[in-house]
Amino acid sequence: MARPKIALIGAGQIGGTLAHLAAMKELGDVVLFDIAEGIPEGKALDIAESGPAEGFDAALKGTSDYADIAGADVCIVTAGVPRKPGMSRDDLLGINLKVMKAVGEGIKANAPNAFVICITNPLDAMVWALREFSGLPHEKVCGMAGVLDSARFRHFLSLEFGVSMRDVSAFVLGGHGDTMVPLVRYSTVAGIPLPDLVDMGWTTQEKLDAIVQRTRDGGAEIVGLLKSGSAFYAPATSAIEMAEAYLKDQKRLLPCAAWCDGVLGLKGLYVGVPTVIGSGGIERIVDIKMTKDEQAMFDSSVNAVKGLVDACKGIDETLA
Ligand code: A3D
Repeated sequence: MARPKIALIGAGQIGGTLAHLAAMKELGDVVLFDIAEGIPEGKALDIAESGPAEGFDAALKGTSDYADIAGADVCIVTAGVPRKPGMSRDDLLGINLKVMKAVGEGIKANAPNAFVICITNPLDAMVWALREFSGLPHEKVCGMAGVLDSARFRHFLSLEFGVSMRDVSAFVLGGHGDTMVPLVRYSTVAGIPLPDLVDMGWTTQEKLDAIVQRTRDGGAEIVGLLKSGSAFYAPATSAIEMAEAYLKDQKRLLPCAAWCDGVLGLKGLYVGVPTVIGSGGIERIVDIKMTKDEQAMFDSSVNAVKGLVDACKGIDETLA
């Protein structure tokens, strides 16, 4: 049986890391696509040359020709520009919308059966635009943000509690960015909810609130340190977790930006929600009940995403 084909659209910081991870995990053969001359070919060759020492079986190809992504099983999209210090994710909207148009058309023409994971920011609006431009079924197009946001939350919690990150699970909802909604009552250490851990004296409410805020600002913290570009190791790992769930039909319950129509009170919007990912793509959205406060935070996050989608419609009239 032929190995799965993984197309990475964008061969920058995240794209290169994705290629390396996909090869090392032997998820399939990798095609790195980018418009920057020589970059996709150079990175593909460099990673392929790590194969003998690492001992993986995966073919890598760099290209600037969409025909090379033909028949891809998975496409992970990072094409576009990242943030610089002082920029918000939303500042990227105009530039990256044009990129989504080119990428969406390229996927539509060459890989219409792929499971598509968008990473380009501002995430929730870009995954919506990419779906519109590609015309693929909604359940086959999603965005990576929640896995990363919850990984950051889990990391900070594990530092606070002095326990393994593996035993910390976290639940985040809403758009990627400042309005993200970490749900503390559904976040646990080995099944013990965070509010109970506060009662048990493992931490204080103030410290927990500070961790929630650090999670919301997690992307900006890295941008501030790197000074050029944004996070790429953890974003790449997070998208690989989603791709693996699809390729291996794992039915993983992962938070991601998914098309919500008739769930969580939403009528047709991409936003971060708990989903089940398997061979059907986004197979299910977990329609959780929220408290009044959580609902209010979720609503404000949803409104922020709606504002960005409307802005996209204002820029590109084919989207209106
Ligand atoms: P970077 O290293 O700049 O790579 C982007 C690549 O896209 C570059 O190599 C460009 O040449 C390429 N590119 C630009 N236009 C096109 C095009 N039309 N077709 C194909 N390739 C093109 O950025 P990065 O890899 O660090 O980040 C990529 C994106 O991910 C940015 O928009 C970031 O803001 C975003 N990002 C999202 C998250 C989330 O959690 C959602 C986290 C981190 C970064």
